[in-house]
Amino acid sequence: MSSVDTTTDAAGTIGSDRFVEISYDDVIPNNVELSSDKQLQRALETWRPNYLDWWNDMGPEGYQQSEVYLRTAVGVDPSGWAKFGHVKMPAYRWGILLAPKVEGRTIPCGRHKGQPAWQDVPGEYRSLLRRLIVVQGDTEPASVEQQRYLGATAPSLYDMRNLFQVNVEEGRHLWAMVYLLVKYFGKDGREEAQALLERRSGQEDNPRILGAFNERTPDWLSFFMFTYFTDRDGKMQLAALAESGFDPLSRTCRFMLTEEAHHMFVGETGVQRTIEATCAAMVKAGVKDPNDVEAVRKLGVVDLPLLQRKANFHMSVTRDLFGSEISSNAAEAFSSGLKGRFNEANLKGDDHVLQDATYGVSRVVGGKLVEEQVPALRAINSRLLDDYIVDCQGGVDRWNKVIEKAGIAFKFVQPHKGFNRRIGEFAGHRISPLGEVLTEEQWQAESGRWLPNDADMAFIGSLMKPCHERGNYASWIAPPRVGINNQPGDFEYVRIC
Ligand code: BYC
Repeated sequence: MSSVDTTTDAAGTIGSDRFVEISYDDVIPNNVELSSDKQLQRALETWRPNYLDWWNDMGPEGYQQSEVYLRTAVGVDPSGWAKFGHVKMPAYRWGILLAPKVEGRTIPCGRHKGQPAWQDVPGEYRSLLRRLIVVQGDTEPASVEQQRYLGATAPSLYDMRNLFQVNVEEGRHLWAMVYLLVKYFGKDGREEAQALLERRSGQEDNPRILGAFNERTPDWLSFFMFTYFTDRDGKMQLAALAESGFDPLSRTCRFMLTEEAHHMFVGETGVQRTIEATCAAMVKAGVKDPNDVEAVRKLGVVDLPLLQRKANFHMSVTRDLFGSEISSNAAEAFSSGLKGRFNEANLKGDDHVLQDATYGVSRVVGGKLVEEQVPALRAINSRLLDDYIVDCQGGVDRWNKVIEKAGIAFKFVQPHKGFNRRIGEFAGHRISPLGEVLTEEQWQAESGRWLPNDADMAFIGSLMKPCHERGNYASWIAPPRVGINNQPGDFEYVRIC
């Protein structure tokens, strides 16, 4: 197994970056000719030590000196873009990698459709483009901050390693956005890059930009739900930005999507393994009723109705990340060619300009849910949200198969789009998971059945005991079917020290 040796060498320089000359091509894997771009190099020289300070302060708590079996992106070749090896996280080689340039690429949508993709920032859209990059960039360190205490309660070394893998890659995604800011946006780009290290998830006076990134990730179920549902928003947004007419953003996002797939895998399989443990324990103990919560919890596993409530919370909070269903910001991002729809270049059946098109958006009118046709341009966020909900269903179906196979009468469902929303058309309304418009009193009386309540959180908290011996797993989660990079079951994914 090849290990990422240069990272270990680089480790020694971290504390003294400000004083030594760094060979950036060694420390930072890149395909952007970093060493020949002096301006970019200078900007990164200023930013990198601040990033490392942020990582050391706000990154995974307690395991910075442990050696973690990480994959490091070292290139963009689909057949071998990553190397695996034990690395101390602060020595991870956060690289800058763009998908290869597609010669002759054109702007796929909006008023500039068909013109050559921009290689530089289009002056008239500078501030909108910067805002999109900043919002995307802000989510990356936010998620690391949200997850920073989870190592202590990891249900296995395998899971702990996956957490840290996700964390370092979110760090790399921050590098990806910072690269764009410092290379293309001059002084204000550098200021934005610094501000990305200063906002803090959940902090009252300087919070992260988007709501879901200020929520807590207090336990491993939250982590798995987050990586399934919220990282999937990342997938959708990155896919929409990969359609950007600003080619460096498109290429950056295309490569980020390669890593994002693993994050959603961690989420999907994490929830699935939790379900497997529950079903196996229920079958073994002869508990047939999934709603016999007391009996199920006694077995040291998570009852399925509680998993549904957790999923409801994460789905609804993540849906808010799509912004208002009807948005003039989104219309402008699309028309200017800065952000496409999901799969824009391959969408058949419309002109990709959408000047006269309409799209059906669910709204609450006069206390009733209705679908209204609105100008498609203004409904870009709504459409991406609809595509996202379809994309979520695959994993939910696979979870249901596990339950069905065990012969247990329970099925996970996605709640109605309007359930528990704070942003957009449904903000200020109370909608049940089945899509009924409720009064405030009805909501207050029922919502404890639909969202995790205090007793649920206390129960989950009671399960969060570390299981840090090689090859062992906490009671509430089944082992994975295959190890990372095909490693054996008792592999030491994290050498704790
Ligand atoms: N919370 O017209 P509106 C990921 C703001 S996740 C708080 O409704 P717009 C990841 C909005 O910023 C993907 N504020 O929406 C996952 C705007 O403020 P300004 C992240 C919100 O602009 C896991 C105002 O409300 N990437 O990568 O059409 C781990 C009115 O906005 C919220 C992106 O989001 C909210 N939920 O669309 C790690 C892509 N929603 O500008 C990473 C880039 C809206 O008036 N961002 N606001 O001050 C965008 O495309 C758009 O900014 C949004 C909002 C889709 C987020």
